[in-house]
Amino acid sequence: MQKIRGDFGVINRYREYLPVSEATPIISLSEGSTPLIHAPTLSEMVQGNIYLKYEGLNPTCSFKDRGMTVAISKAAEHSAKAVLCASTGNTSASAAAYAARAGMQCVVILPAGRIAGGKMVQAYLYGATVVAIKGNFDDALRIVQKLGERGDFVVVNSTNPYRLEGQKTAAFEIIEELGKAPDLHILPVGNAGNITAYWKGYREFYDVGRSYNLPIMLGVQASGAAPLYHGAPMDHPETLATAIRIGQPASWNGAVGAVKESLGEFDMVTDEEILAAQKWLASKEGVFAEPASVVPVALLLKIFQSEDHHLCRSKTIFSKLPLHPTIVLTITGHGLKDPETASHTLSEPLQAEATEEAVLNVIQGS
Ligand code: AN7
Repeated sequence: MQKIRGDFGVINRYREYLPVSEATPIISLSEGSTPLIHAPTLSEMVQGNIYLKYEGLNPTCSFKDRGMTVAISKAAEHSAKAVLCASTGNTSASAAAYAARAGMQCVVILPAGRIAGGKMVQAYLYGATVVAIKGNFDDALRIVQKLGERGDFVVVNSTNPYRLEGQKTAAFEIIEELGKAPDLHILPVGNAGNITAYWKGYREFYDVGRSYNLPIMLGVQASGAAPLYHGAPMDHPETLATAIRIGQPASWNGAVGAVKESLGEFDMVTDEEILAAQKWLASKEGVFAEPASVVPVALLLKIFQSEDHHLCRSKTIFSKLPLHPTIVLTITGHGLKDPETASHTLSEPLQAEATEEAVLNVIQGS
C-alpha cells in the first residue's frame, strides 16, 4: 500500500521507543522532523556552533504536537470520547487539533484575557469548547486535575505521561542530525514538561548507545515567573511571555532532576530582554519566534553582549564548555502565534503614489 504522508509523524519515526502497540490507532498530523537551523550570528558571538531546533514548524506551530500525537492516540486506543486540558495557549491549540482529527470532544480551560490571539483562534477553529476562568494557569490546572478524577475526560496536560514520551523525540532528532548530543541544550521552562522530556530523550539514546555523550541542560524562565530559578513556587506569576506565565510547574521534580544530573542550571531574563531578543533573532537570524521561545536567546545576548552578564547564574557553565561548543536552543513556538506582543515594533509604512518614480523617491529619502 502506498504510504500516506500522515504515516511520518513521530510515532512511526520512533515507534520502538514509544508506548504504542498494534492496537494503538495513530492520530498524527505529520508532526516532528523539524529543522535544526544553524545560527551564524549567534555562533560567532558565542564562538561555537549554535543551532535552533525550530519547533514552530510543527502542524499547530509549537512543540506540543509531539506529545499530543501520543496522548490522543492512546486516548483513542482506550476509546475516550473527550479530552480536557488547562493551557497558556499552545497545549490547547494542539489538543484541539488532534482531538478534531480523532473525532473527540476537546475542552480547554484558559486564564481569561491572557492567551495570545493566534492560539485563541486555533482553539475555536479546531472546534474546542473554550472555558476562560478568572484565574491563572496554575488555577486552571488544579481544576482540570480535579475534573479528570471524575473519569469523563482524559487529561492531556503533561501530567499525562504519554505527552512527555512524545516530546522526548525532539532530543532523538537532534542526536540523529548532529551525530551526537550537543554540549549544551538551552530551552524555555514554564510547566517544566519539555526540559524533563528532552533529558529523558537524551538519556534513552545514550543508554542504547545511539549517542556517546549527554548535554548540560540549561532551563530559562521569565524573571516574573521564575519559580524553578528561585527554588520555590510563586503565587502570582507575571510576564508578557504568556506561554510561560506559570508559578507552580507540574514537572518540578523532572526539571530539577534534569538540571542536577546534567550539571546544568536554571536562569532567568526580564520581559524587556525578551522583547529585545525577539526582535534581534528575527532581524539577525531570520527566525520569528513567540516571546516565550526567545528566552534562551535573551540569555545568550545577556551573557555575551551585556554589562549585566555578571547577573547570570549560568555564566560559569560557558567557561566549562569545550572549545567551539555545539549548543542547541529549542525555539518552542512560532512568532505568528502572538503578533500583538511584537506589534510595538510596527511603525507607519512609507507612503507613495502608485508610480515607480514616487516609490523610488520615498525609498531614497528614507
Ligand atoms: C511556546 O500551552 O504550558 O516547560 O499550556 O507554549 O514544557 O511547560 C506552554 C508552554 C515554552 C514551556 N514555550 O514549556 C501550555 C504551556 C512555549 C510554550 C513553554 C510553553 P514547558
